[in-house]
Amino acid sequence: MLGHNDGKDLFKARFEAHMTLTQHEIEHYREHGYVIPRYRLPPALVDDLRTALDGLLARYTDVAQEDLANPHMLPPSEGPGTNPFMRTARHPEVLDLIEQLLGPDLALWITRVLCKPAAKGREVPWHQDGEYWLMRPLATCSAWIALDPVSTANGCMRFIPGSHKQQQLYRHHVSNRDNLVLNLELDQDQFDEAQAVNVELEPGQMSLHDVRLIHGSLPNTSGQRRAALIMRYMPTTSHYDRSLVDQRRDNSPFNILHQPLWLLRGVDRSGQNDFVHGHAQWHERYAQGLAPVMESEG
Ligand SMILES: O=C(O)CCC(=O)C(=O)O
Ligand code: NI
Repeated sequence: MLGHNDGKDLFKARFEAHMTLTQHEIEHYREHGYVIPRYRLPPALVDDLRTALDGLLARYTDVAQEDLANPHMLPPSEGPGTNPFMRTARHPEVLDLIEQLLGPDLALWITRVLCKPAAKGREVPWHQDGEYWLMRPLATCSAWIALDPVSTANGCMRFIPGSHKQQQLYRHHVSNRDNLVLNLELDQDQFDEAQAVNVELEPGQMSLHDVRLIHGSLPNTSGQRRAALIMRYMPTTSHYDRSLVDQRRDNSPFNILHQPLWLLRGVDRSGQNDFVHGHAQWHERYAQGLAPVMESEG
């Protein structure tokens, strides 16, 4: 029989098992634009992700390892045996963390693997994700999960704490520098690089960052690979407005236009999101054996 206290006890148990964000972690996210939760993915899932990543890298040798798009759309993306990227993206513990930051109505709109190979991993220039993206109002929490030990030496993420706070997008330019993962780069006078925090993580650890946080990462010149799974969630109070794709200043409409949205919690508050568009395109891409390439995305 259920006692009236069971809900509370369950919450307490989950809290003690480090499955929720603490009040301090939530405040850190609001204040600094990011947080590194004490929560970690279950080790068995991390193992599955690493094995699946090895499979991807072996299969798509013609795609730069930094640019593997939407691995959660690999078959099967639903039902028994669902691929580990999708299993992670819809993992109830992960969604609980995101819900604490974005509220109860959540859509997953993109995932990517950003794997910087040893010695030649490319740089991610300083940017704000919001400069690239189509949802309005701008809102997304990105979960960046380390699949390898991630350190300053192998090109960890670098954050400018609090840079999201003015709710502004700062001036970017189209960069033609070689070996960049993205091509919209913040103008140097828009922020102070000396404020950067290096985010070092162990496999299964994650950072969560806001859509307006200034961030980037250096090239990987070390002998150690740096792989991450990135999953991006928006509250469904925002509308993923595909008609805005023509206003983008970089040269990469496909991914961003045909993103397959998944409603993972609650309802579509905006009433305008299309959860059908893009799904067939991505399934077809995989069925035809086409490489899932991520074009410049954020
Ligand atoms: O993985 C990186 O180094 C950069 C990723 C990034 O820009 C992002 O997740 O928004
Ligand atoms: Ni980014």
